[in-house]
Amino acid sequence: MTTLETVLNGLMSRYKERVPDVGAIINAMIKEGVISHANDIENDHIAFRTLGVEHLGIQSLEKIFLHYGYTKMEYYNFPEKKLDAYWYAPPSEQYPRIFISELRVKELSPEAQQIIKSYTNEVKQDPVNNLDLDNGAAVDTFLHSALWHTPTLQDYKTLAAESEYAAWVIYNRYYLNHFTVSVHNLKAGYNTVADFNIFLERNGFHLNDSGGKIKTSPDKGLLQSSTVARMIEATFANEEKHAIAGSYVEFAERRVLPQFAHLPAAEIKRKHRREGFEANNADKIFESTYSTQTGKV
Ligand code: OOG
Ligand code: NI
Repeated sequence: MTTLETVLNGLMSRYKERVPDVGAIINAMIKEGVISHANDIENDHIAFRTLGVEHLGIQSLEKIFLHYGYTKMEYYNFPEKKLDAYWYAPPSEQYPRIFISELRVKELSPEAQQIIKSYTNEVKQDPVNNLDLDNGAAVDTFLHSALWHTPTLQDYKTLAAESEYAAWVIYNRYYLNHFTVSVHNLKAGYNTVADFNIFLERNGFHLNDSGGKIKTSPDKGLLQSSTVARMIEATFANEEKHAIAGSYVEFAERRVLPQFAHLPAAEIKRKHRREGFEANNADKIFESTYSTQTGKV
């Protein structure tokens, strides 16, 4: 196994434990003969959330994946949610793309900034600089260990009132935010986001409907949908328990680019399809963990 495989497997195994919908969707796909094994799923991309403070944020986390051969691609801006994001192209097609976003902490109220800093100030230097990136087990442990003390429920709630993204990261840290089932190579009846959504809802899964259940890029090449994150019981400081949004699952359809429309279906490769992401789609997908969506389920 390559180091990158070790790291990705570690992320996926925690994610499957935390997000029961992952196993349930895989089982429903197997039951309906869409795939015969979980490994048959093509993972379009995975996503992380970070806080834009000294020593952390995108500039820190990305070092791990750049080391494994990922290439930094386009920038996306989310003015209302106060987020920056980039996507990263994998070193080869068997690996998922990566989407990393970061909260522009400086744009929050002084109170919210002070709360965030009261945690992140414990990080005195970029933690990735001290990591042996060729040691997959060490990177896996890093991605799943706390960089700051367990937040109080009060701080979580105060942050959530201003930025649900901030509250999510203070508790969930670098846990995988989602993985993404690539649908366009599945069998007919499941190979569009529209059809896949029907399959999901028939099986009782709840979809994020912010901006509509199907998010479509203006060029119509990238269509996405996502489940609403289930609530997980979180243990805050002083053993206080409270249900908060965990992670979710996304679905993506990348259409063949117009210049390759003439190619026979059997010749279509990843490079013939719409690449990258779309800010307007992403803006709505972020809300899969927001109370406006989780409160509906
Ligand atoms: C990421 C939301 C955006 C996409 O594919 O555009 C996204 C997040 O919720 O952290 O995943
Ligand atoms: Ni995504």
